[in-house]
Amino acid sequence: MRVAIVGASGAVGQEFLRILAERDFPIDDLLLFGSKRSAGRQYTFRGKAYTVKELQHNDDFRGVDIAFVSAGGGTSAEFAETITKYDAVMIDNSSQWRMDPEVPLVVPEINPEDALDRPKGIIANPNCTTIMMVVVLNPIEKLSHIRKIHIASYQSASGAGAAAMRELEQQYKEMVETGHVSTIVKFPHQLAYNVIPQIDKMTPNDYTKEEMKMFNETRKIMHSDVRTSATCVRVSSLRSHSESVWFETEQPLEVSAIQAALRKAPGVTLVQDPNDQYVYPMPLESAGKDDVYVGRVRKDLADDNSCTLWLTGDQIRKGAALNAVQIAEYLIKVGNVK
Ligand code: 11C
Repeated sequence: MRVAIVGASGAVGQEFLRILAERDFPIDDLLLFGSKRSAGRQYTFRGKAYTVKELQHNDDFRGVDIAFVSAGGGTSAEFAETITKYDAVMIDNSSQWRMDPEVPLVVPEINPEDALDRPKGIIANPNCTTIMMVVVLNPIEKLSHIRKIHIASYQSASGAGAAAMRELEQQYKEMVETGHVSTIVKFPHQLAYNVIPQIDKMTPNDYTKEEMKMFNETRKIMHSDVRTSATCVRVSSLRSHSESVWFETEQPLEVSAIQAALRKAPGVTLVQDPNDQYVYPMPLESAGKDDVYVGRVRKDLADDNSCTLWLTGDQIRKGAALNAVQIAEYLIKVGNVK
């Protein structure tokens, strides 16, 4: 298997290297691509050094079977044709292609078969916040159709990339040492000691793009008419997003039935103990792990057909690189890679 990683120096690119190594992904040949700035950097994979090559419009993707792409929407748009020209499967982590009707949007626990129909040769990886929510809600959907979702997210700095994580650490250091921050680049405001109720640009309906991703992507992945109303918030955790989710089902559900479904669900760990009130999932503990952790499952006091829960998961792993690798593993398992 000839595998390419585009955006190899980024937070998600680096996680691809770790996950591919950990999961014993079948790789005979690995190609790393990046911007002009990161070209020449070297990374070790399974004991061998690989050099990042500048991504260009040439024949570098000839013979590539799978290309994991995480270099921003602009790069994905500009290079899709170059990457797929010789039949490489492009698994794209950006938002560029997600709502294109000819591009499947896939979470392997939910709709893996959608990945098989890809007229453009592209499979889109959903937004991290959406992935984690649907992995938890899909087993509940099987109990009773989910009609409405309200969700408030608590998204870590990692969602904005490796430079944003460094910026948050720098801001904390400066706040402790000087009482003010000198650098605000990756976030619209100071994040240290703050929360910011805006992720991505505002759209004409006063929801942000991130919030609209939750509405649109959830419907596409779950093949559902569900309506999702989100408030997405950046918080000052470093890695791992959290979400408070209220969902209304067609039939009222017992908490015990939801918990039983979550216990059996792939990619989900239920963290709730009736004998210990201090047991619930938190981002510090889910960072670096594969599963989405869910707890505090309870009835909604304001609506008999609704329940509410809390979840947290590593945004760089299940929210990005791991989900993409799982898509590739599925294609290999069903013999759908050239
Ligand atoms: C964040 N969810 O936390 C975003 C990052 O559409 O893939 C991922 C953006 C996307 O900032």
